Amino acid sequence: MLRKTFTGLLCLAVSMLAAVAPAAAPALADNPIVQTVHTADPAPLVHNGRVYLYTGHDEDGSTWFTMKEWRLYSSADMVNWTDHGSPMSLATFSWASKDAWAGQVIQRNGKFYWYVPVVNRATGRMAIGVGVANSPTGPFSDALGRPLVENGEIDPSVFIDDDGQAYLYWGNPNLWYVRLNSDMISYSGSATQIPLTTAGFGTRTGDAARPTLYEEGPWVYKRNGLYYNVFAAKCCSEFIGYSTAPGPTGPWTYRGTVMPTQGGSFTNHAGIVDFKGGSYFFYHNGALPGGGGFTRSVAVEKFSYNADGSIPQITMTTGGAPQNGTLNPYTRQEAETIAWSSGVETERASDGGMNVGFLENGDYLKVKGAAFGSGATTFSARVASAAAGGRLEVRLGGPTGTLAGTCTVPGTGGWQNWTTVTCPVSGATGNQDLYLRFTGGSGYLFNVDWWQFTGTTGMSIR
Ligand code: FUB
Repeated sequence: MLRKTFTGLLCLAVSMLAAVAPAAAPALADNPIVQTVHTADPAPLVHNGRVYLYTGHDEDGSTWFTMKEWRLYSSADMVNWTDHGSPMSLATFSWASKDAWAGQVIQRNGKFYWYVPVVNRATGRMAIGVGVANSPTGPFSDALGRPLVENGEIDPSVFIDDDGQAYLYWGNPNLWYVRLNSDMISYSGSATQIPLTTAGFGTRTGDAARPTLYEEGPWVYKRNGLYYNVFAAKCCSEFIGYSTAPGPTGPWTYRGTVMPTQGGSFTNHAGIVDFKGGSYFFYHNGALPGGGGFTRSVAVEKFSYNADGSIPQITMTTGGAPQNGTLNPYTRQEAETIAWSSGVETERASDGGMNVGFLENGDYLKVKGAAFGSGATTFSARVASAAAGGRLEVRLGGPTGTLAGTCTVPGTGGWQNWTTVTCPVSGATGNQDLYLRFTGGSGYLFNVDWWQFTGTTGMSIR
């Protein structure tokens, strides 16, 4: 469990930011995106005004890529991320034995297809499986009951061209593609190797077996008629490089570095999307306390393509991407919608959603850029406690910032026995960072499922 370890990172982030922006009020870090567990191999998907971020899950204390499930987070503004739990795991694939590694999701025919590498128990080799769901949040089931393709290589990336032809790319140490049929779970022709030439993928020195920079983790997409393959380069430590081509199968030309080797993880893994007018680069590093090469965390930066379509060099930051929009505190918000948290964990709630839990005295979560407008009058939260409960402090600007109100949470007789508490609030006007801080005695205090403010009109603003 990732508990009680973020104060140092937060202080470091605050002091680093204060050093570069002394005149501004201290901003708190928003990278890495997830603080509750270790996440890796980000694969973003934009759907209906939200970005869905599919990730791997590094087990705490791992000394290898010990990965049993995938995780999902979504956001409407790139800073407040809703935890959707684990919509797919090794158990989804009865034929898989281990290694829930890097995949990608794509939408077609009203369904969502999740391509992932796992070890095929029968052969002991890495194979690519396909999960399918009717919603981006799952649940995903095994589309085939067997691997889609198997050649011992990893890291599928999926792409549908403008003419409707879909391609699946994958590979380490080689780079492969296959033409997917429109059902997305079968293919035509056979797996084809993309020639790894130094012109196409750069020159690696000192490794005769791997003369080019291409290592793994391709992320293939098309923009303004140009095909991009952004990939993990060189090993180890990896950096992120990219190549472009006039067509989906090449010929590829190496274009340089997207993100240099940084961040305390010897792997990196890229995912790129355009969202609400901006371009976003997702990656992973070892930035959380206890983080490293096998305990990674996903993060995001905003960037702009150069006029010629080239990708600028991008550096890891603790600040992350700027908020794209605001959050409406007058509609019901899931408690697991979080910009930053300390000591907080999430779990599956009895209603099938998620709640935050395992909250102890002083733990808090941050919701960035809540648009309070002319002012909030009350705060309500859905809470449960098998213990004695505690207090839910509504604070503004920081975890010990202005106290706008305090709700008393009673014991409810169970961690999933829910009741709604309401308390008056004052001072919550305009756009502010909201902090929910949990206080009380020792041990676990209470769980929170959702929260909502009412405004000065006494009604929710929609
Ligand atoms: O997460 C396991 C493996 O590490 C991925 O499949 C690679 O891309 C690297 O990130």
